Amino acid sequence: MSDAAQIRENDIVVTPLTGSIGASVRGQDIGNLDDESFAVVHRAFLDHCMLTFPGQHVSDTGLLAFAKRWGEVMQTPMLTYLDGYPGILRVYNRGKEATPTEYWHPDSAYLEKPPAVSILAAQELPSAGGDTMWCNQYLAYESLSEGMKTYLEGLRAKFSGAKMARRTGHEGEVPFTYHPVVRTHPETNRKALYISHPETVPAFENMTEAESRPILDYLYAQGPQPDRSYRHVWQPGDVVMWDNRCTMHYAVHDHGAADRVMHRITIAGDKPA
Ligand SMILES: O=C(O)CCC(=O)C(=O)O
Ligand SMILES: [Fe+2]
Repeated sequence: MSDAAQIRENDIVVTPLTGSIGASVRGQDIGNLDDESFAVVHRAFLDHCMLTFPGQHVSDTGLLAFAKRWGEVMQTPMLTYLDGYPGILRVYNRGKEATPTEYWHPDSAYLEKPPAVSILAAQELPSAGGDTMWCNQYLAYESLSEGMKTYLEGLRAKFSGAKMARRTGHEGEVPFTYHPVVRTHPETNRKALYISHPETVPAFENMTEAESRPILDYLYAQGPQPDRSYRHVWQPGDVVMWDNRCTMHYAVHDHGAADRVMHRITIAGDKPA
């Protein structure tokens, strides 16, 4: 990321949220962006890895229209979507024990082609808590020594859908695939660490878990550092989007049984390379 200056263009104001990740975007209704405005938002997205759009109160139709600007709206196997709005997933409070998202992860990394982008629109929020955090996986990669970067070159790891299979009652058919742990972002050409929870990324390819864990654990811990992350305190009407190719995120479950509902869309991505 370059320096943390505010940008004003086409009535759009892009304000960095930290010195390492995230920017807020104000000034336009995201359901109706013209091409020039979209170009400004797109550039900000690549520069900051995640964007917040405060106070949008966007309809599901507007959310889908916005999502389609970024690519193909995905439907992931094992998930069910809102009636009449294919691609919109209702994310709700399942309770702390059952939440599938309270750990650092990029979305659906066990797929051959995981989603490039995810978008969340707040529907119902608890009176306090239920924040979401994001971290910058370019910076995680760049923090490594030259020796470690060389070691990781061309190395792949197993990515398993065990968590998703369990939550959706598909334990007998856990999907998995192999991805490089260092991936090059197809739009920025920057390298980022691609990793997730130990259950999702249990081992390097052709290595045992015992051999892999110390290094995978080390790599997993590099993104979620205070100076590489942002914590979003949701407000009504917020829309947030993030780039799964260069971030991980973590949904904090500190709101007990209080309702928290988000509408979520994922945009198709390439095979990580
Ligand atoms: O509920 C959230 O804040 C994020 C949940 C999550 O991980 C996701 O929607 O991919
Ligand atoms: Fe997620």
